[in-house]
Amino acid sequence: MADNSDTRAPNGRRYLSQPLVKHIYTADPSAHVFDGKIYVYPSHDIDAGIPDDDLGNQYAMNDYIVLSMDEPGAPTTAHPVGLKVEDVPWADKQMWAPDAAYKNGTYYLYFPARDPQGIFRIGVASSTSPVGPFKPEPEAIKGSFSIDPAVFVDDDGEAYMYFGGIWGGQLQRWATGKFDPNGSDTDLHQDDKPALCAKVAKLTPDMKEFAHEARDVVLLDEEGKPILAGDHDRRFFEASWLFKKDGKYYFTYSTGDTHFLCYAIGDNPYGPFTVKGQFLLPVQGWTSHHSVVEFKGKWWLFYHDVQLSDKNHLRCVKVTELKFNPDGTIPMIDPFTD
Ligand code: FUB
Repeated sequence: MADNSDTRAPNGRRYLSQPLVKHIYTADPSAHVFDGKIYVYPSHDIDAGIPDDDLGNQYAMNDYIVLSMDEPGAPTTAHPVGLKVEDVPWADKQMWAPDAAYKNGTYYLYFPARDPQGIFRIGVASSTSPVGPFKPEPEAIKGSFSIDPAVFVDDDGEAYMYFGGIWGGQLQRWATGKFDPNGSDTDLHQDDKPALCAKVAKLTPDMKEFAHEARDVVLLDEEGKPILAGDHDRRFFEASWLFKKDGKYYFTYSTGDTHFLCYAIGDNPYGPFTVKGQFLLPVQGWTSHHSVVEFKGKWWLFYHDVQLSDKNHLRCVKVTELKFNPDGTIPMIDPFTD
């Protein structure tokens, strides 16, 4: 694998951060602090030789490998494979962005994959170790669909899964509540209508099922009106991540084809959330996907780019500090420096 650490990016600028690991390709980092250490649950990118398309067929990942580190900037360990697609009875291919959660001595890995019918579902696997191996449930979570699960556990112990993604993530094909096999490959092409929403469902106490049918994560503009589908610089595309700071709930996400990370603030886990703006400028590569975690009083943004490959489907995970203004807004992060 090429090591481009000392090189400039194709835009002539230097990278803000360097890859956490360079011997494997990693993406979509979901970071958590478990037992005083940072664990990152990324996608494990591979080159399957599939050309780029709007459905994301080039993202043909088969397994998950957990990363860990004592603190941001410390050496990163890549652990043995934690879960393989061939060990998941309901899953066929495309193990995309995962997340993890902990409850009562058990670690839960949540992951999307396509079933044999080509429909994305979300599954769960469990382990007594944060790095696996994880034992999958035989069926996908009932009522789950689309991609990019992100699980937030609130201070009262209630857990919520945020999920969904348009284009290859198939969210637009569920617009009527049922999967439309002939639906659009991209979005609904209704720019003057409210944008498609990410979904949220509370998890059951055993962390393995939805406690209710998934609900819309409503994103509002500064006037309280729904963000429109044509507002490509701010509308939800994929990569949900929720965190809580100073009693406020921050719903963060990627705008996909415009390549920004955005954030919106709400008063409870279900929203609605008022969009405040973007906080990460486009990285090198088509996708942008991230997580935010607090560690020892500082906040960290885990994100990815394609520094090691310059190929959209061969990404590398990075970390940088996330700062906040006194009013809770987030200053823009530029993934490059001069
Ligand atoms: O890694 C495959 C897909 O790319 C993820 O599910 C999306 O969020 C995008 O990062």
